[in-house]
Amino acid sequence: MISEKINEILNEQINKEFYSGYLYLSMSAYMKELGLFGFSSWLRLQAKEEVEHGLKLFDYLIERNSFVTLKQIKTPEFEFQGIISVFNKIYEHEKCITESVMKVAKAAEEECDRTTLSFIDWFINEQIEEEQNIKNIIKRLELFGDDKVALYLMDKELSERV
Ligand code: OFO
Repeated sequence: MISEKINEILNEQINKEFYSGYLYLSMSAYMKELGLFGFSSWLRLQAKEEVEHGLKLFDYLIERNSFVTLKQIKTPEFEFQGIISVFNKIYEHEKCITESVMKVAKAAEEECDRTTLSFIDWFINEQIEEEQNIKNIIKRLELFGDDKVALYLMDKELSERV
């Protein structure tokens, strides 16, 4: 059985992952409004991944005979100021999630909870990958974001994510 402190922090993490999904879905809708269907689809898949992250935590709590307490998910932002601003927001958001995952690891260390420590490693590695992916999209948008043909090609490329 995991400690109360770890239970609480993992339940909070579930909420953050589901919120990330909500935020990315909201951004996906915005991209669709702009006619950027590839960006929209990419963000929708990103949202799905976030829900899977939440469920991974959910399953872990149950496997450890602990309790799942689903909290209210706050309303995500729905007004955005352009494509780059959306991805900058995602990058900032992912940095907060990385910090949050690190806090889980720190708490697990303090509680000498080796199982949670090893479990949360997967999330730490995932965060490195997510931050990097977003940063790469931002770099490319900064390079040719004003070029409509390049943007069209990037939209097409992002639509290929499965
Ligand atoms: Fe779950 O990695 Fe993003 O938030």
